Amino acid sequence: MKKEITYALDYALNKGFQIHPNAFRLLENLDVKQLEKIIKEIVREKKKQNLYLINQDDLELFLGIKTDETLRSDCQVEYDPTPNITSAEGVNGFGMLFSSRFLKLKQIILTRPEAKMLKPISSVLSEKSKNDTYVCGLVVQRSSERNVSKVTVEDPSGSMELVVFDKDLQAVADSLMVDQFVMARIVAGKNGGFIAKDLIFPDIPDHHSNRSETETYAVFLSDLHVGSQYFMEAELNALVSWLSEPDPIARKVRFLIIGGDVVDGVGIYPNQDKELVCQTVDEQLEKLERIISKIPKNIKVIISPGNHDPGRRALPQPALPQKYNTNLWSHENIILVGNPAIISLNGVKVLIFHGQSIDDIVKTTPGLSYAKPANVMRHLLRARHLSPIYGGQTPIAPEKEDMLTIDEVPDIFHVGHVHVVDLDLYKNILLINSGTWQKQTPFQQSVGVNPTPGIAVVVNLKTFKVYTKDFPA
Ligand code: D5M
Ligand code: FE
Ligand code: ZN
Repeated sequence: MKKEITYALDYALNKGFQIHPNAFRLLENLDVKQLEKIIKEIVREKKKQNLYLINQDDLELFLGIKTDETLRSDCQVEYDPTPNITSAEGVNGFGMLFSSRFLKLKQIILTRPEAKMLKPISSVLSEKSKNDTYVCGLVVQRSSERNVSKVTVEDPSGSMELVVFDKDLQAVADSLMVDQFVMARIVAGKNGGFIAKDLIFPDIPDHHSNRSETETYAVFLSDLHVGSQYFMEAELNALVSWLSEPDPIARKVRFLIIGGDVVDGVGIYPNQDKELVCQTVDEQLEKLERIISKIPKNIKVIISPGNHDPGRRALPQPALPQKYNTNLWSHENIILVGNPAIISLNGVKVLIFHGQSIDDIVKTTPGLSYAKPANVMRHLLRARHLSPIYGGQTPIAPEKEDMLTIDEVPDIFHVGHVHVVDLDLYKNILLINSGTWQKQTPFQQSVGVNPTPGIAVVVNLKTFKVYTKDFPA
């Protein structure tokens, strides 16, 4: 008997386990690499279940010969903007968009006790009461000079300038994003102005995250940029092959989520054609489809678009249009959703957003950088909005309803765009920025974006334990 098998048997027997003769026969006939690791894994799992017999089924399961049918893999699309996208044109459209934003976020802030004292800005301006009052609105502008910060907020009744003297509160005021929603506690100043005493965000309330009943795993990816000469085809193929390997974690993956920039697109930036290996979107999507179709069919693949993908550039974006690649739509295990979208994986709510707004936020908010996108994600959650800044680099469509507010509290917030893997936890929400499968481009080098390519983020949906799996070049 081989040394590794003797070791594995001794290990299990010493832990009080019996080994069924069929399992024994299977071991003898197999050339099993990493047998020690596998036996330890089986012993650990079975001990948890208080079962002390290792049978053929257990071995087959852990060796990846057999799939675990008890693992749940229930995927529901809870929110997809695609059918609601209308693109109402013109100024009136934006008026409706902002009024929708104000109303939706006010609804959220109304759950806070202070909100009972909220007054319309116009009545506060006329009353000039000496007492503390609360107002809320969207930030129109902010400035900071010498020792004073100023914030102008607007509600449907009017707008007012708030002056901030307190040092700590100034830091909060200076980090406000233009067009974000905020509530303020204010008092009338002696010279007729108003002083902000507190700035309150809609934010995330105490939150207990939903968990999967079974130890099902999900893989989070974004920014593949298929079609670009910098796309890391070999590394992505290695990830796809891993999904079929007898690795104990790979065997439990049932979901794979791609958060946008699945292809590099055409005409996205000047002279892009010189950096493309596939010159049409059809070709790019075909290549994407060839790779994705090698993913085992028991894994559901959810695809949401980004700024490089076809459809429309402005947020919210519809799902990849069927006209470019009908085949992508015909796979039973592929689900196409818009950007943003909410899906439920075994009850775990995942908010998917490509992350276009990060560009504008990093440029205008002190202390934030491309190297730490999870910090930007915290700002978005506090503002309960995915793309607050209007009129910057991120195009936002004049929809009647603001579909970029974060109405429901997610369990996982998945963002991409920045090409840097970053993980964090905010109020029990798992924050994932899922990096990229594209090498650093000359443009990214010129603007100082240092990507972390070829890393897959893998999450146990029961424990929320996160693994990063590196597929180096
Ligand atoms: O974006 C890839 C990365 O490049 C992401 O971190 C944003 C950054 N980026 C994109 N456009 C610009 C501009 N104009 N200035 C600075 N940084 C930028 P991707 O969406 O994959 O092209
Ligand atoms: Fe990208
Ligand atoms: Zn992007």
